[in-house]
Amino acid sequence: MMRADNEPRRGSPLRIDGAEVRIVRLPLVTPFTIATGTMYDKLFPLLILKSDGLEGYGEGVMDPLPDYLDETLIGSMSLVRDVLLPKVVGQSFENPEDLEQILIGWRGHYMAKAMVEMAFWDLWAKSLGLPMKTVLGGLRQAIEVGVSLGITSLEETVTRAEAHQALGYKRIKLKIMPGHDVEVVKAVRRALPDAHLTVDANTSYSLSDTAVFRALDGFELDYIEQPLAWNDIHDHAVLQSRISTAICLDESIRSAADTRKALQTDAARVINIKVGRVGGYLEAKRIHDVCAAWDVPVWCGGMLESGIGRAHNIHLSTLANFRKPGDTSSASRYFTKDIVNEVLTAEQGLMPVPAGDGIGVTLDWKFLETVTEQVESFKP
Ligand code: OSB
Ligand code: MG
Repeated sequence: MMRADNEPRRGSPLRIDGAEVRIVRLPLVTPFTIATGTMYDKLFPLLILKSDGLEGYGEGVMDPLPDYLDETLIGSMSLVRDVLLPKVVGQSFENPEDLEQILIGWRGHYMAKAMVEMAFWDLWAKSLGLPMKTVLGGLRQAIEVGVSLGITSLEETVTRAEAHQALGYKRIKLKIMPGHDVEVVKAVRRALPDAHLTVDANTSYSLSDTAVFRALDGFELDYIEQPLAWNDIHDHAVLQSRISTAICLDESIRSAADTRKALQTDAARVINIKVGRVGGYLEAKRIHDVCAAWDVPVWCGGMLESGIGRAHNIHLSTLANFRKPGDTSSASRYFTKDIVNEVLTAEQGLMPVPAGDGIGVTLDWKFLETVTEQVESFKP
């Protein structure tokens, strides 16, 4: 019988016969500052799901404290350890849709659910002998990427923007916050008159700052990312009606339903998709599809991921409606050494899609041991 392409694939069910969670700490090459705070190292959970000699990998993007969004490492880990993994390990699932049934019942905890779902997708793709991009429905060999520049001095920001433009990155995103906005954009625009420039405010403004955004309208930014509160789509619609530059939502979009509301009210004209923020690939694909139906472009955001999360982001970005450069730049910009063997490097703003089954990257176990702070194993 023919299988319609949008139907879940049916195969022999995958039995999850074990899992391991590692808490990993990687030092950052340079501190990364955004409106909500500064990161000095990247602390994250790595989930390994096992089935019949295969391993699937997922990386959690929750921060130790609820600064980017409301989820925390400790809160997430308690759900993963006590609730999610006990329902996964020892069970069998035919496909991601099957696994999603045991995740969707719980409110929030998008990043925790995404980590489990992503590891399962990787495992499932490997069991089918297919690259992750193929099971997702993507076609590209390489994806277009830009960089996200943290908040530093005005001079340093201009220098970094010029250096990344010279490397061929397809877009330069400047982090802004009140008191560090129009002057920085003006200086970078003066230095790089033709660059594809955007800004990301990480929720640090309110409608009373409309004058700042009207001033930013003068610099040909492609979009302004998440200017207002993380849980407020409505005020973004009001701001969008007052300015000409497109608004791109990041923090405010947790689901396809949020996306539909944002597009219906013209609160955003571009959407940033992060699998972790929206609870997994299935929801990320639904958001991608809602945007495609509205002819709204999406791009893949980042959370300073290690090679595991980075590889996932690259595969997701092969889907057709990822029409703007993503944030998945070279891993070496953040880490001197990565936990994967494959070096993920962009050349001239193009990041190749790792070849092989699943996400196509393998763990450097020896190095991983040295940066693991905690390991927990789960058996049926
Ligand atoms: O808003 O996109 C964001 C990093 C941490 C938290 C939020 C954000 C970011 C980035 C970094 O912009 C993107 C990257 O991974 O390079
Ligand atoms: Mg952002």
